[in-house]
Amino acid sequence: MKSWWKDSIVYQIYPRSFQDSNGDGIGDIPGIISRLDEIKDLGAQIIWLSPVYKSPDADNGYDISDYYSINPKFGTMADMDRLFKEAAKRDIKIIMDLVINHTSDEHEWFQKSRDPSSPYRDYYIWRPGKNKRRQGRAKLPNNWTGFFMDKAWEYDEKSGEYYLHLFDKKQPDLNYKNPKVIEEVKNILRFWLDKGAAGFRCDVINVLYKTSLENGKNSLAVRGIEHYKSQEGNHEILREIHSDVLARYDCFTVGETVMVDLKEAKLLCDENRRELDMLFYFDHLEIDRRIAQFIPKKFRADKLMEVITKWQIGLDWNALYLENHDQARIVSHFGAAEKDRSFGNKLPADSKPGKYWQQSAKVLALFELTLRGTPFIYQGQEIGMTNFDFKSLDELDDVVSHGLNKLLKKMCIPGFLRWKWIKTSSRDNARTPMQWDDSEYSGFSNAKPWLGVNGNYKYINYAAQKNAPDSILNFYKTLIALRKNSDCLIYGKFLPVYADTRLIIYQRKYENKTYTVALNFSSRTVKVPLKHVDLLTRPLVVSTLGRTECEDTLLPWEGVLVH
Ligand code: TEU
Ligand code: CA
Repeated sequence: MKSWWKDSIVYQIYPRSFQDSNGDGIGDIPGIISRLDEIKDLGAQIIWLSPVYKSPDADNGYDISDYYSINPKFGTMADMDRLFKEAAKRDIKIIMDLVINHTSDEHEWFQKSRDPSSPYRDYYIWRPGKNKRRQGRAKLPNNWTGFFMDKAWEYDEKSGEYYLHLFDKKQPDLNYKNPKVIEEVKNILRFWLDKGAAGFRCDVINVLYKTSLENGKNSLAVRGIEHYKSQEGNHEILREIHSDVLARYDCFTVGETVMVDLKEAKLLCDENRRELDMLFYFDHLEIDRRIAQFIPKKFRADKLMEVITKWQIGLDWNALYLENHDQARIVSHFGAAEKDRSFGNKLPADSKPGKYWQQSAKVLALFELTLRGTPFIYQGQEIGMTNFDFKSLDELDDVVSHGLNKLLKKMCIPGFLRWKWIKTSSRDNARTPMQWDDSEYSGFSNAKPWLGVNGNYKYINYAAQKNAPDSILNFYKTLIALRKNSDCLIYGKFLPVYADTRLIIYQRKYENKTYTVALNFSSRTVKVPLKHVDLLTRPLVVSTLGRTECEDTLLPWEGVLVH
């Protein structure tokens, strides 16, 4: 079935790094309002807003202390209302980030919950330590470890017990066996939908329900996950939220689902089950990394093709993305920001991007925007922003980077190696300020930003690309416009045609229309296998290099779309 959220492009905003309006070095809501025209101009019709709620910012807003108010760093509720209004004027809808697996430990519920006799006690998951007489130093309630490379329990003096936290210790997990928690969540959803939200991006939405608190199987990272990932109880909660709230509004949800496999994903997104409309999986971004994403391994285009084919065919509707606020910049990861493929290499802070920076960014754009699903573009992706040349751990704000460092140290991994892995995987790579122009602080702010501006902003910025016909930005615009008017590109069936270590070819088919896409993920010229040459020897609709014909070879980092 067709729908507006399938036809649209979503633009993700990470508010603290998008646009500062009041000179405190932190992006804010009035700043976003001042850039709505740029988003409109790109062709996005939906914004996903990373959290703007009240928060002590232990995890940059993913630790919410009040779901009904705005973080004063970002503005006021009046600003938020104005954002909804100004966006609507431009036919732009907004989806909110729904973080309900956990709250902040500074949330009123948690503060009350610390008292064992409080009615809020059961809002969270409290357990005594294993040795009752020696709380505090007692053994933890179980052997689980969290997503941030740490133990999953924290002792609370006031309570005399431990609470569960799958993420930071300032992010206690809510107890979804308590129906009152689910009612609270429904009220939060109603509040934001009534304000005008068009839906939600649902943070770590497949780990809400902890079936049991038994010890987990032995594993290095996220020990215990088999007791809470995509459990039946989780499916039930999603269905309840859907039928009691979401079904009454014209809205959609995209779930962020950690370590999800295709079987689980099919259940979560099955139209008839009414749980989620689509989800973010991670498989495609992990083809060139090992062990929980951190350690680089060789990129192979055929591996990418294999993963994408599995999901394109396996799910009826995909959420398409290459970047978000947790991931390395894609042109520094699959692309060639500096050298041929620079993931793992360093891009000196103030140096010009590499020879194939622009071309590779375009190949990646063509890839994302010719798949079946709803494309999500992360701020800065549309101008090919790159990873940052961080010099040391002190420059990083990301809790995951610091947690990983501790863990790797415990494992006796030498410092230089630790740093190499942390630097390329740090979530802060995606969180440096948006590069709007070549003025000091890249037009993001007139004061020193909360996180360093990437030194390459003089070469990579929005203003420079706006007027350059062959820029990455204009390439995104061209593709988005093309897609908007093409049922084949939006709804067409995905058909894999060919893949080797450098080149992939696939098709999209809709009624009697066919598009063929061929992408060269390398800095060498590649020959198209004879068998498939006739698919490409036709007039090109789009070439990343502006060619009109391609015959049987693709130039370095060239991608083509053929009718
Ligand atoms: O991310 C969930 C998640 O799995 C990541 O935190 C992942 O473990 C990490 O990126 C490893 O690189 C979501 C949000 O997107 C993230 O920003 C939050 O920190 C996290 O949930 C907790 O709310
Ligand atoms: Ca500000």
